[in-house]
Amino acid sequence: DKSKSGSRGALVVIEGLDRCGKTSQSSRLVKNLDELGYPAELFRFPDRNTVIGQMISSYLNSDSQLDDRTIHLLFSANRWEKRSLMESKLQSGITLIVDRYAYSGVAFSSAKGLDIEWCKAPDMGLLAPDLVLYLDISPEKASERGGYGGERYEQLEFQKKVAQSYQVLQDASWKIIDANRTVEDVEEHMRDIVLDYVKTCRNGKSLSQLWL
Ligand code: NYM
Repeated sequence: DKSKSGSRGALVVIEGLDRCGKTSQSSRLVKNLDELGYPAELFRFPDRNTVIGQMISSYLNSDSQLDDRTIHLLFSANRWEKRSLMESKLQSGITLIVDRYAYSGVAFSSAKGLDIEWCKAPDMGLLAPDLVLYLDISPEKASERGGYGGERYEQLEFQKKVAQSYQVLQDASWKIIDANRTVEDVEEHMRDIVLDYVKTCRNGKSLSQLWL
């Protein structure tokens, strides 16, 4: 029964380097789940629609300069401001597909040289994802995909460091997806994995907190 009452949605995070295909795969995933009768919604971080999100956006476009720690905390605050909304959606049975999350926060800031434990601290206590899908592509290959858009961080040498930082963050909730395949192959693979998790969460797996 797909409309099982009282059961929660799954929290699924999509991570990866810039240009790995995250954003289009996230929308396809939401559409696929909906079509199969599992309600799903897309979240995206940074969420540029809030006041904090606008500060982040202007930093990424280089319209403003911020100290590395300051921008790190703004990215984290941008997740905290969505926490209760995310929790209530999950509790109402909606699966959330989240395009970037705290792992991006730590991977990008620690690639600048900030201490990893310092980077993790502000995100501790956010909702822990049930599943993290890491779209794996080499930094070289990502940089060839239509080129980078000119935002801060979209440079090959920096992306190589981000890839290394991501490796350190992998835990039991991660699955590595080979993102070098066709869009359709990646889409199908992700859908099948996520369906399993959606079913597990409906059967009463409880939500937990990140990095605590
Ligand atoms: N980014 C994203 C961070 O540096 N820290 C974070 O916490 C998050 C969520 O923002 N290059 C970086 C990664 C991207 C950039 O993301 C914008 P997107 O997915 O291109 O909108």
